Amino acid sequence: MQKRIAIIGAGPSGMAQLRAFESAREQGREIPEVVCFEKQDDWGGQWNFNWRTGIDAHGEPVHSSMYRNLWSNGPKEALEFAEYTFDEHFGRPISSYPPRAVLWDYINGRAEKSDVKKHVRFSTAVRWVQYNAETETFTVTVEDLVARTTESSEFDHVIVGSGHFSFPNVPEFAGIETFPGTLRHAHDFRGAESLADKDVLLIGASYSAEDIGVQAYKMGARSVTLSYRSRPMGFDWPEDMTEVPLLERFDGSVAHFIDGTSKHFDAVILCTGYLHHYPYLPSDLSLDSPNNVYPDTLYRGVVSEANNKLFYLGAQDQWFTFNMFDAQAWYVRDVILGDATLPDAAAQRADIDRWLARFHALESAAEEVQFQADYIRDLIEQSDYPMFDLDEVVRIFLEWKKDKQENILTYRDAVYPSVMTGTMGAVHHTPWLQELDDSADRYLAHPKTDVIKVIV
Ligand code: FAD
Ligand code: NA7
Repeated sequence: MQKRIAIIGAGPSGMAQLRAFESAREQGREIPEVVCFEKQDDWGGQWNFNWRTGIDAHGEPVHSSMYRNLWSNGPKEALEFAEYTFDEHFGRPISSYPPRAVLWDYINGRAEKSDVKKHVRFSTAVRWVQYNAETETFTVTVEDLVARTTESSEFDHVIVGSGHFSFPNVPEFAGIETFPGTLRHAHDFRGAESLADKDVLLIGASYSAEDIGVQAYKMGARSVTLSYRSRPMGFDWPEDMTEVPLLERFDGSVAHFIDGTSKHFDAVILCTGYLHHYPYLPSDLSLDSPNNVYPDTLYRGVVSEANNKLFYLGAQDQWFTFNMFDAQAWYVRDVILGDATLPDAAAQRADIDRWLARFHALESAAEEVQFQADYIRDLIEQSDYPMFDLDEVVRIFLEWKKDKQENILTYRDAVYPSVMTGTMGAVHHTPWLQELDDSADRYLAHPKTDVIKVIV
């Protein structure tokens, strides 16, 4: 009987899995029946912008944590698909840090080209997954959010692609309940315009704090203060952006920090990260991990040690993104098709332990990038996903880090060559700091056309 595969989520990971199966089908392979359940009404996951916060139109938690002003926070050359390039999609060079809508267009383009939308059941939330030892199948219970009907069916494999940057980690600080200004987690941040002329406090010292901080600066915040727990980000911040140690307590609108300093704030944004949370999985199958580049209990970073018929995509903290999801999806496909064989439980554990030992010995971000590149190389060697020059991507990442150290406000104006095609990124028509229109139309417009429009 034909196998049945359930994919949970049609974000970049789930879309990579759909593409991986389609690629095998194009080569004449018989592929299982694949059903992808996506609770939103379109695909793209985090890249599918939602103006709503909290609860969506169906009463579901809003998934995406992205904001209007979001531009890629790493060079696009580091995430390019090896078998669908930016050149192929856009037909001309574009800059290295496109805005959200442009990257959505790129991932959408590949998925549309391979005609995999027919496998996705949109507006359908997975409610529960139960493994049946006797039949060695999973019962997957889903709810059609439009029809408001639930149904259950059997699958041979389940692939989790529901992401792990959606359930906010929200710490508590003394006095926070009486802070009179605006207070939210980064998950609910949608745009920095309202921060103009405000004193803004960001708690956290990673991507969200860094990027929401510079967005606030760009939109004219009076001051931006970044409060770190472990270590400061240490960028050469512009005037009116400062890093301070951890917040101790609020006294009304005044925040007191552990170094004894204090300051009044109008707005606070908790950039304190996200939880791995899989509410549709029983605890024995649910990944329980902090946000790191090698979550324990996943063989080759994807196969659940607890049940080898269950897979996770994109569960790692991410330097690499889209092409890492591809490498994972191609390998998972091959395990399911029987082209890749899994070693026994002891050998899986020994392999995980080897990678974990290396992971725990990492001492710098640069080493972490190299670690993730080596992890991806190991995966690609197991499948027919086109190998690409991972060391060159590492070099681009290190350049990117250097650019950020030199100027956190201008690093997005730099361009890099494509590892896949050699095409050099085009310098964008407007420096990022001056560009206030984040739309794909504006980004892809030629500046001369704009000038003509103004004259007419
Ligand atoms: P997601 O994109 O999170 O997609 C998961 C999908 O699963 C969603 O569509 C969701 O609706 C669906 N889903 C969840 N639960 C269920 C359920 N129960 N039933 C059915 N469907 C469900 N990466 C970059 O490369 N560059 C960037 O600049 C960048 N910026 C980022 C900025 C922010 C604020 C965040 C949060 C992430 C950013 N990322 C960036 C990383 C981003 O997580 C990845 O690019 C990518 O979106 C991960 O893909 P995914 O498919 O694994 O998860
Ligand atoms: P990250 O990268 O997981 O970082 C979370 C940050 O929050 C990190 O600096 C943590 O400090 C900090 N944190 C967590 N808990 C606390 C408490 N209790 N107090 C103070 N600070 C805390 O999440 P991001 O949202 O920045 O990035 C997630 C993704 O979104 C990323 O992939 C980007 O592409 C966009 P720590 O260093 O652990 O002390």
